[in-house]
Amino acid sequence: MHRAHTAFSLALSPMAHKNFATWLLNSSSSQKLIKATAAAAVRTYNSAAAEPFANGSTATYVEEMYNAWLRDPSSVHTSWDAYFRSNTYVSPPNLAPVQANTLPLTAFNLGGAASAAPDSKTIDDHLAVQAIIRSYQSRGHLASDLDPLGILTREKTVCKDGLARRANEDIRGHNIAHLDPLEINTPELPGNSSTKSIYANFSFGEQDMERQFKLPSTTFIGGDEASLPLKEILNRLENVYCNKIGVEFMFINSLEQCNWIRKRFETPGVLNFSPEEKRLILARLTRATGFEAFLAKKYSSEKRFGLEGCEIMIPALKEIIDVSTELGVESVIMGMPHRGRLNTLANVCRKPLNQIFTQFAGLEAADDGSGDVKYHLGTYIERLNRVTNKNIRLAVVANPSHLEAVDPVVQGKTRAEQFYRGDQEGKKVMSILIHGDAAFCGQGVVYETMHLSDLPDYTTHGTIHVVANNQIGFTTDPRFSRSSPYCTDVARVVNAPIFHVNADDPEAVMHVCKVAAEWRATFHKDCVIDLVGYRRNGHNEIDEPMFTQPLMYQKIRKHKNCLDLYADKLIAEGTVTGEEVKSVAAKYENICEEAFALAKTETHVKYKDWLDSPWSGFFEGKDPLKVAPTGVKEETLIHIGNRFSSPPPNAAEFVIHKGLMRVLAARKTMVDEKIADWALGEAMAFGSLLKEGIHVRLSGQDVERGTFSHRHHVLHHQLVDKATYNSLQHMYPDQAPYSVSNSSLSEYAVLGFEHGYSMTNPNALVLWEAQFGDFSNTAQSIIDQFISSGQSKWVRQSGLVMLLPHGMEGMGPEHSSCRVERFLQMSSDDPDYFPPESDEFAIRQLHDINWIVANCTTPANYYHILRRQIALPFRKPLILCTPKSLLRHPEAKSPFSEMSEGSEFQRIIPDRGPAGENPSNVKKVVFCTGRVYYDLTKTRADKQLEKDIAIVRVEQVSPFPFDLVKEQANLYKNAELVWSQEEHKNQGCWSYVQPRFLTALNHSRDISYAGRASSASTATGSKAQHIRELNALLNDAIST
Ligand SMILES: Cc1ncc(C[n+]2csc(CCOP(=O)(O)OP(=O)(O)O)c2C)c(N)n1
Ligand SMILES: [Mg+2]
Repeated sequence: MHRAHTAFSLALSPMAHKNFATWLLNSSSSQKLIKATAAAAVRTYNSAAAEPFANGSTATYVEEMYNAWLRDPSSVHTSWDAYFRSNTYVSPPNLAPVQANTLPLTAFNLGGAASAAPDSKTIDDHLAVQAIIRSYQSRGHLASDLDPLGILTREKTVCKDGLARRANEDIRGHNIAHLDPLEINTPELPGNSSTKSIYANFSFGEQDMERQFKLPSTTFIGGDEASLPLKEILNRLENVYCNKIGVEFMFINSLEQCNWIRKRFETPGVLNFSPEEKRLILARLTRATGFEAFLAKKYSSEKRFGLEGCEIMIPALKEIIDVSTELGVESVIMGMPHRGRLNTLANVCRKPLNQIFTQFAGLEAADDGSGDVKYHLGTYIERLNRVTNKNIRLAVVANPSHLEAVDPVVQGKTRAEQFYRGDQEGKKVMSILIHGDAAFCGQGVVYETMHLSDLPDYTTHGTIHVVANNQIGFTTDPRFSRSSPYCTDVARVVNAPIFHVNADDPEAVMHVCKVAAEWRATFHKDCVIDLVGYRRNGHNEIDEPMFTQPLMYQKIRKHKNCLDLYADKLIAEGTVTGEEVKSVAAKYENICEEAFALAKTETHVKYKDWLDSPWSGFFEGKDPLKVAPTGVKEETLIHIGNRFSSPPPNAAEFVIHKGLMRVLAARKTMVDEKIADWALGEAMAFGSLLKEGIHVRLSGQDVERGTFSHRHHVLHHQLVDKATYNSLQHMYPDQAPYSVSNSSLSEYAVLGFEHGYSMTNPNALVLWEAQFGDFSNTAQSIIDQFISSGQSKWVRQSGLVMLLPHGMEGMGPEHSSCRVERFLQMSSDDPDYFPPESDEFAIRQLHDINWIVANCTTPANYYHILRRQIALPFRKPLILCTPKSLLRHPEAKSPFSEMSEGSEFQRIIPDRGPAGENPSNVKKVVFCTGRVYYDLTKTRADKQLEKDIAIVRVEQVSPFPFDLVKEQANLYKNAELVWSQEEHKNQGCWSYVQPRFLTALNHSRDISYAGRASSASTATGSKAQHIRELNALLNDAIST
C-alpha cells in the first residue's frame, strides 16, 4: 500500500509529462484526437535511468486501472475516473526502445482514410491487440511446449485463420478473456449494454488477420517493423511464448526488467545459432551422454543417480559458466543434489575421470575421515575455460542426502569469497544452485534461502538456479507432490524471472542459459532455469520405475534421447555429418577407457581430492598441537573497552538514546575498574581478534542489539534514519572488518549460510546466535549433516561458533533449553576412553573430536574460548550455551587480569573458596556447568556450608576434561561426588557426563545426580512449579 500510495502521488505530480493517452480519452473530439495522437506517438522513450515513474507492481496496477478505465470508465472507482479524466495521468514513459512506436497512428492504414482520425473501433482493436500481446507475455508460458514426453503439453486449437496455435482463450484471455480475437468461448459480459457494445467491437474475424496493427511499445516482436499484420503478430507471439521456452516474468515489479526480458526473447532471430555454436552444443551433449553410458556399461549394478533424460544440463551449466566468465566472473560455487553430480564433476568441473572412477572401486582411504558416498562429495578445481580463455575456479560443495540443505551453505561460501575478494557487487564470484523438481518446491529451506537473496549482509548478488526437472520425485508424480502449477513458483517471491525450457531442445536451452547469465550480470538478482526433461531410469539405476509410473515409462522407452534427436536435426540441416557425430562420441569413449585403466592402478582413494574448500597455506608450518596464547596486553583491553563504551566521535551531532547513554556510561565505569561483564568480555574477544587481522562476523536474529538487549553493537541516531555507529568497526585504523547483522527470521538457512561462510577462510571468527537456543532445532540438518560431521565426511574444517542462549529461568518449555544433550550425544569422544595424560592432553582432545560443547560462567572464559577458536592450529565448531540472566548478574563479571597476558581458557574452574583451602574436610563436591553454579553458591552461602561443600564448574563439557575431573576428585578424597544440573534428568549434560565421570574416576568412586526428574517437556510453564523444582534441586545438591 505504501508503494501504491507513492506511485499514485508521483502520478499526480505537477511535474507530469505529456499525457500519452489523451487521444484515447477524448475520442469524441477528432481534432483534439489527431493532435494528441501525433504528440503521443512521436514521443521517444527514454532509457531506464531516466524513468521517473515509480516502478513496481503499483505502476503496473495504475497502468492496468488506466487500461480498464479506457475500456470502460465505469469499471473503476469514481476517484480514479475523476483522476484519469483530469488528464494528469502520465503513463510509464520507457516501455520500449526508440525504434518501437515512434510513428503516429495516422501513419498506418487502419481501415479508414490515412489522414482521418481513427474511429473508435480502430482504437478498440488496437487496444485488443495490445491486450493479446500482454496476455502472451503474461501467460503464454502456460501453453508452451515444455514437456519432451508430451504428456503435459497443451493441444493446439485451430484459429480463425486456419492456423493451429497453442495459446487459446485461457492464455490470451487472462483477465481480458472478452478480448479473445478468435472468439472461442468468449464469456458472457455483465449486463451493462454500453460495455457490451464496446467489447463487441473487440472481436476479430478471419478478415482481420491481414490487417496491419501498430505494435505497442511493450513488445519487440516487430524488430525494425513498427506494425505487423495481426496474423504475423499472433504467429510471432506464439513462437516466442508458446514454443519450447516458457518465460514467466510479468510478475516482476520492475518495468525495466520486464522490458529487458521481453527484448531478449521477442527480438526476431534471437534463437539463431551459428554452425560452430551448434557443433559445440553437440560435442558437449555427446560428452554428457557418453559419460552416463560409460558408467552404465562399466558399473551396471552401482547407484550413480544418472542424468539420462536431462543430459542437456551439462551443456547448460557450461553455457552459464562461459557467458558469466566472459562477463567477468572468475569463481563459480555450485551446490547440487545427487542427480547428475558425477557428470557435473567430470564434464563441467573437469575433475580427472580416473578420480571419479576410483570412487567405484571400493578402495580403502589413504587419509583420515569416514568419507561419504560418491554422489555427495565436493570438489574444487582451478582451470582454464577453453571457450573464454580465462582462468576460472569451480567448486562443487559437498552435500548430504538432505535435499536442498546445501543451498544456504553455498550462498554463505559465495558471500565469503566475494567478501575476501572485495567483490562487493558479485561481479567476480557467483553461485549456481541445481535442484530437483520435487525438492525445489517441497523443501522449505529453498524459500528461506531465496529470502536471503536480497538482504544486504547475505546477498550473493544473484544466483542462477537450475532445476533438473524430470517431472518426478522418486516415485511421486508432481500432482501429488506440489500444489503450485510449477515446481519453481517459490522463486516468484523474490521476483526472479523463471525460464522454463524443453530439455529436448538444446538450442532453446542454450539461449535461456545465456539470458540467465546476462540477467545475473545486469541486475545481480536470482533467476531460475527450469529444464523440463524426464528420467530415463528409475530413481536410481537399480530401481524399477514401471511399478509406479507405467504409462510415463512406456513413453520414455519409446523416446529417443536428446543427443540423437539433436544429431539428427544437425545432420538433416547439413551442419554436421553422421560420421562426425560418431567420431566425437568415439573419441570421448576412448578418453573414458583410458581413465578407467588408470583408475584400476589406484590402490587408495584420497578424501582430500574431494575437498571443496582447501585452505592452502593454513596448516603448513604449523605445530598441530600448539595453541597460541589467548590473553592479551591489558592496555589492549583498556583501549577496546574505552572505544566500546564511547559514543561516536561526532557525539555532539549523533543523538543516542538516553538508556544507551547509561549503558555506555556503565561500560566506561567497568573499564575504569578493570572489570568486564558478558557484553564487554565478548567485545574484548572480538576487538582483540579484529586488531590481529581476524575478520569477525556475527549473524542471527536481532543480534545487533542482542535478544536480551545487552549487546548494543549498533547505535542508532535517534533523529536521523539509518544513521548508525558501530564502535567495533572503529577500534584500530588497520583492523579487520567487523560485521554484525540481524538476519531474516530463519534458522535453517541462516545457520547454513554462516557455516558456508566459515568454510571459506580459517582466519575469521564466524558466529551464529540463536534467538533462544531451542530454535536451533529448526536448523537440525545443518547441525547434524554439516557441522557435527562435516570434517569426518568431507575432510573439511569449520570454526563456526553457535551461540545458544540456554538456562531454566522460569520462561516455560520454550526459551529455556538449547537441548545441549543433543549436541553432546553427537560429540565423538569415547565415554570409556581416558586418553593418555600429558601436557598436550587438552589440545589432542580438541584435535581428535568433531566439535566443542561448552557452557561458560564467566565473561573471561567466554572471551578466552572465543579467542581460542582462532588460536587453535586447526578449526572445530564450537557449540556454546550462553546465558540470559547472567548477562546482568552482579557476580558474573571478570577482572581484566583474567583476560590479560598469561591468562587462558579454563576447562574446569575449581572451587576458589574455603572448601578448596581444606579439601580433605570437604564432604561433598558438586560438579556443575553453566548458570546453576550461581544458584548453588548462593544456597551454599545461605546454608553456611562453604567449608563442607565444594562446587566445581565444568566449563568445557566436551571434549570431557577427564584429566581435570580426576584431579579435582583426587583433591577431595573423602567427599561424595554429585553432578547437579537444572535441566531435567533425561536432558542437560547428565547422560553425557555420567559415564565419563566413571571413566575419569577409574570406576573407583561413584557420582550421583542432583536435579530435576526426567520429563517429556524441557521446562514447566508454571512459575510456581519452576521455583519449587529449583529449590528442590538446590536443597538436594547443597546438603550434607
Ligand atoms: C530432505 C530429504 N527428504 C527425502 C529424501 C529422499 N529422497 C531422495 S531423492 C528423492 C526424490 C527427489 O526428487 P527430485 O527433487 O525431483 O530429484 P530427482 O531425483 O528427480 O532428480 C527423495 C524423496 C532426501 N534425500 N532428502
Ligand atoms: Mg525429479
